[in-house]
Amino acid sequence: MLKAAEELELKRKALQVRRNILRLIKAGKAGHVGGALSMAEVLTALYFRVMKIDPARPDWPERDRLVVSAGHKALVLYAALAARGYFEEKLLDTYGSLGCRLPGHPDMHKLPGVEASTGALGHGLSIAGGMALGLRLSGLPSRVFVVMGDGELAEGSNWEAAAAAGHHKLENLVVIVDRNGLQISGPTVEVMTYEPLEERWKAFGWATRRMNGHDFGAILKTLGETPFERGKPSAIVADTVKSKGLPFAEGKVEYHYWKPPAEELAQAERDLAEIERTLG
Ligand SMILES: Cc1ncc(C[n+]2csc(CCOP(=O)(O)OP(=O)(O)O)c2C)c(N)n1
Ligand SMILES: [Mg+2]
Repeated sequence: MLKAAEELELKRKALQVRRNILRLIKAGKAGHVGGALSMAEVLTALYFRVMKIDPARPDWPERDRLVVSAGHKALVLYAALAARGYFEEKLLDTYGSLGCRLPGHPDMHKLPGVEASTGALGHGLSIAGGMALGLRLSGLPSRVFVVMGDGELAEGSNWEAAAAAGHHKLENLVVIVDRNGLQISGPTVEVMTYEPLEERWKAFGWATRRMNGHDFGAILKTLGETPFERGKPSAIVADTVKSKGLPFAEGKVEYHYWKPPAEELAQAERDLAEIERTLG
């Protein structure tokens, strides 16, 4: 059981991550907000509790790795890395400027803590599978976490990577699918369904669980139980709400990418202030 004080601390961190996402959008005047906000709790849990990392040594060989395969979720990655101290938060204000270190999709050569350059959907799992296999061959205890979008699963390359990870029994590999039910142009079940998600992963040799992706108790319990089965990679389907935290945008496909008019930006700031008020 997660203690109340620890849960409150994590909720405050997730709020800081959401504030950083908004800060990035203010700087860049636009961004992929929906799928960033739906992963705020998961990345907070990974960076502040689950992953074995040292922000002062981003290339420490024994670190755990996070590959954000759905690279358009860059905002939540930058927001969490800044909150965790990989770089100064004021760097967030450069988002969207020419030649900046925080491009629209993450570039591993530009920013400490970014483990893989992603953005073209469907490549992160192959990269992460290779990392996991390499770590095992090197005798390192590190683990590789991958965040994927549910719409991203329509890319066929994912399933080749999933089969390979099952075949190689990559127990040190953990996928988290952000099942927010939406992709760029509509509900995932209408655009290209891969439901039932858990059954698909199981068929490729993975052990699976489902969790509420906004509930720290559920997230820490589920991640704490990985690997779910000896000799299998783990896949977690995280039930989430796209644009979580901004009620006017929650669950709406229109907010996959957001170029906020001034009044919506002001509303978003009020919404986050309201979350802060409820946290006390
Ligand atoms: C190979 C490829 N095809 C298309 C796109 C355009 N694209 C960007 S985001 C997106 C939808 C992704 O949906 P999902 O994975 O569910 O992301 P989320 O809902 O978490 O934002 C698409 C099709 C892309 N980035 N890469
Ligand atoms: Mg989605």
